[in-house]
Amino acid sequence: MALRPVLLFPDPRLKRVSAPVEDVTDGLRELAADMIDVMYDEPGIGLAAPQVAEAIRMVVMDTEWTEEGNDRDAQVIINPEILEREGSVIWTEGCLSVPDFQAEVERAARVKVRYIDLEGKEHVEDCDDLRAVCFQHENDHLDGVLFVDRISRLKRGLYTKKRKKALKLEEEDVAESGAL
Ligand code: K1U
Ligand code: ZN
Repeated sequence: MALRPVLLFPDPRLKRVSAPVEDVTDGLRELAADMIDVMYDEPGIGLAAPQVAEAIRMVVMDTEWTEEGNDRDAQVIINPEILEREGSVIWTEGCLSVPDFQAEVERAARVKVRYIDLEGKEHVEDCDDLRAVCFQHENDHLDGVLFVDRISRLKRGLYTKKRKKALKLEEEDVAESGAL
């Protein structure tokens, strides 16, 4: 098991638009297995390949999982597309790449999605609730969009300031412990 580090805001690699997967190779299967390990270890209910520095259109999701002990049933989703959006919902979201922050985001309440799995089988699915929100959140990652790009400029600005301050303190701590 390889626990790849999760890129954190404001890492510019999170802003890249990811490329479609052309072939399901052994390397891709290995990356998918690593991503599942990272998702449960963090813990999270989704993870997109760009969050582990791989700019390809693959995500893993398990929206049924809870820390209290639901069975693990991770799904690998390749080249997802949102075919239809319907309604709207406000959801309080978090992100493994955006530490110490949650915010309300407006999303479509229901989405029709198409993707392929690791066997190359195509799926078309209607989703609602958390699964619809998670699909939109993960699909955004593949387009270099974070949930903080979907909140007010004021809230994003406040968070960015707080995050940069935290990073500066971390750097100072590292420099101090090296000087000891
Ligand atoms: O993409 C990510 O960063 C993962 C993210 C997915 C997500 C959460 C909420 C709304 C939309 C998308 C997370 O998993 S954040 C952590 C989280 O929600 C969670 C963690 C443990 C148990 C249950 C939920
Ligand atoms: Zn995220």
